[in-house]
Amino acid sequence: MSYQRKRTFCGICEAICGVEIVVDNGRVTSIEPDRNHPVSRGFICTKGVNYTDILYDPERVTAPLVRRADGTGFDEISWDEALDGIAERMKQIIAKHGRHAIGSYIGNAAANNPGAFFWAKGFIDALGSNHTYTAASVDVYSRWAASAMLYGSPLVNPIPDLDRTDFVLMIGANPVVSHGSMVTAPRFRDRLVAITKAGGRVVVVDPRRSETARLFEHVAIRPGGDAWLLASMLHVIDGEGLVDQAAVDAQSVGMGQVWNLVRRLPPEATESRTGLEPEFVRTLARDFATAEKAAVYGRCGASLGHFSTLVFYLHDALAVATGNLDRPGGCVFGHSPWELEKVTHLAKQATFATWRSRTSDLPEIMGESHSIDMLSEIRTPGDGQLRALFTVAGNPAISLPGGEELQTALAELDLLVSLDIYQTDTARLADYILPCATWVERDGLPWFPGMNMLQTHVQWTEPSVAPPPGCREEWWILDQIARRIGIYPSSFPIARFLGKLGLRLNVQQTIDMLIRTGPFGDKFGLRRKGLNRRKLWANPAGFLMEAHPPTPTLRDHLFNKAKKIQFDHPAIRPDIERFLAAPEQPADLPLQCISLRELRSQNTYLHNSERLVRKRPQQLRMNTVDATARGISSGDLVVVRSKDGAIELPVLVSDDEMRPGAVAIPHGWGHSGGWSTAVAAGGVNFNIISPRSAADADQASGNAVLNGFPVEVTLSVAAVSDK
Ligand SMILES: Nc1nc2c(c(=O)[nH]1)N[C@H]1C(S)=C(S)[C@@H](COP(=O)(O)OP(=O)(O)OC[C@H]3O[C@@H](n4cnc5c(=O)[nH]c(N)nc54)[C@H](O)[C@@H]3O)O[C@H]1N2
Ligand SMILES: Nc1nc2c(c(=O)[nH]1)N[C@H]1C(S)=C(S)[C@@H](COP(=O)(O)OP(=O)(O)OC[C@H]3O[C@@H](n4cnc5c(=O)[nH]c(N)nc54)[C@H](O)[C@@H]3O)O[C@H]1N2
Ligand code: SF4
Ligand SMILES: [Mo]
Repeated sequence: MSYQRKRTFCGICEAICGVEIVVDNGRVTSIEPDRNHPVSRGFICTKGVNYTDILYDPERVTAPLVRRADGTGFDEISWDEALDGIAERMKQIIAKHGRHAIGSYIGNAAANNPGAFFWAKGFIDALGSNHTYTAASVDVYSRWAASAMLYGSPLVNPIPDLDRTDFVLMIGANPVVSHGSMVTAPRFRDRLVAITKAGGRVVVVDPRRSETARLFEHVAIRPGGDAWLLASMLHVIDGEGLVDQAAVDAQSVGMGQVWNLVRRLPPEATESRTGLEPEFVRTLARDFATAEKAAVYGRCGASLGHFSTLVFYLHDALAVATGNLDRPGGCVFGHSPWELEKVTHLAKQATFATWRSRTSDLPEIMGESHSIDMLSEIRTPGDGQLRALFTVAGNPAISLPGGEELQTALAELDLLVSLDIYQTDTARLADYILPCATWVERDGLPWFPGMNMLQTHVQWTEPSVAPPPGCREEWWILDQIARRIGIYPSSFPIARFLGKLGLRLNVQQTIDMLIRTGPFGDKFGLRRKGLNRRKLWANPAGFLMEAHPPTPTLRDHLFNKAKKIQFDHPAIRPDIERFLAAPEQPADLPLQCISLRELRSQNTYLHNSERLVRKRPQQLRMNTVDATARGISSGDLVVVRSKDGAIELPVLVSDDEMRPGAVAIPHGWGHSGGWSTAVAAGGVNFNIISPRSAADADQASGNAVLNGFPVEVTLSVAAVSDK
């Protein structure tokens, strides 16, 4: 073996940067940028570089673990013992409560791991259970609900054409830290800088002067003010005759519903919600509408706030009304090499509101339930009560609203199985922990980011090294359990039928089929130059198929009967009513709390790397005006109280980070479990205070509201006695 450099892509986030894995005698010695990667061209971030800490972390779980009967910890067992034991417990649960008592929670780390996502969802679908929960419901359900209404499929997602635009209106995104989400554009920051260098504009709408806002034009909106801002911008565009009527007529139906709404909302009427001067909003609207090519891009600040489905509805209305949808430099559509939009549509998986939650009445999306319902689904007796849960590449114990109550409920399940790489906050509550291979140790396909690529690039690589002997891939684990209980884990009835006849496709055969039948595939030999696994694995830096997303392609992304973007979908109407009647901030909780992501972590994990976690405690961010009014100074310990709970953490006060009235907290902290560096890093679980009732969610989609909820901040008793 000895020294090798293996080209692949980093599987941590949606940027999927090209990397070279340096391997010496079967062991990874470093992870380096792939300077010749056609898209990322030598960029990687600190998380990719330091991922070797995770690979060889002595605390990584590398053998199946079972909880001791006395609850004092875990014992190592063999794979057969673990799989047989789990199957036996499942059979008992099925006999007592039925198949629909079993669920899975699929986390963010499955986004580049088709075997984890599709086998975990397929497993639950094959059982006929509704209990698939994913991180999407605390992330992009609002985008998905808006897309289901507008385009007829939740997965349709207009992306900003960053490399050809003159103007980006960024609503609640911080790509300088996050490296971009729901658009795959490695070197995001460089792409934005190039826009301004060419004389264009990047306008960042954010209550926090984020790392991205600091580099470009910053609009310090009130948290949750985005639907009001977009409505008022459309009001101005309509009132000043700036609408591209030809584009509206060609692309959409029912735009009258948008005009009816926005005509009631001039910037003067929305100032109390946005915190922005009416004249400023008027100018912004004019500038956007008259820019040669303008793109709007909403991300977590938009998708995790109040009325977030409506935000995306108006987001797309702004693009259409200004003639900026589906044209170069505007909002365009990625060209997925595996056509998940089409595949899920044909398989009738691209659903919205075909059924509603048992406990809350929230609408299903893509056949999935709502994470905000997980607690009530565990606690509410009756048919369909959740009794067994598989967590796959996710850490719901701290990434979901619910705090300690959710953790207690997870521990009360008849069976909790965690497929993870660590004994996390969730895994520590589990009956079994099943250790998995990482992206370095399995073949990689960026199935989710592949839908939203700014540059169409196809990369599928073989594993760079073998996993530790005790670790397995998720699809294999789930298939093994499925065999033991007599099901075939697939969401597709035809695959389940073939599975019964003994034809079980593994993950590689499934991916190969999707690629070969896709737009760039070899069509099983019919197209000689087309792609297949052999070609892709032989060319590990992949193939750049299109430097820019093709346009116009809107018709390929319309799955509704109207074959146009449908702005008068009935499902949005009740939301518009609720929006117009939205209550103002409660007086006893006068501040608004938002979430913050940090450069050196990925949600709740990567905190066990000393190099990534050191010297950066979790701190509340607060404006000097709010702090002074409360007698608070930097470094003080403060209590942040919401209607759902209270947490204590130190505060960082400054003039120029938060807008007055808004406070921010980094999410993903407050660890417990078997990752001692993460635990020692301290911090608190943000989601103790985030709204946990389904009634608090965005009602059109069920997306949790993790940005802009009301709080009050006071000095903690400990800090008061010090003063
Ligand atoms: N307050 C607040 N809460 C939030 C958010 C917020 O902004 N504010 N953001 C929300 C968003 S956008 C998201 S996406 C969710 C994320 O929520 P989760 O997906 O639940 O959280 P992650 O920390 O991404 O969990 C990834 C887990 O996968 C494990 N893991 C890593 N690699 C692998 C692998 O290869 N295989 C397996 N099996 N496991 C692996 C990690 O150890 C970790 O436990 O959090 C949400 N929660
Ligand atoms: N380094 C790092 N990268 C990550 C992650 C990570 O944890 N760390 N997580 C990954 C995940 S799961 C995701 S989903 C993506 C998210 O990618 P992004 O959405 O780009 O990242 P966020 O930091 O959540 O950015 C949201 C921004 O919205 C602002 N905001 C909050 N509330 C509001 C509001 O009401 N209105 C407006 N207009 N803005 C608001 C916040 O201040 C923040 O700057 O990042 C991914 N990449
Ligand atoms: S930006 Fe994302 S994909 Fe790129 S190296 Fe960092 S974590 Fe990996
Ligand atoms: Mo996310």
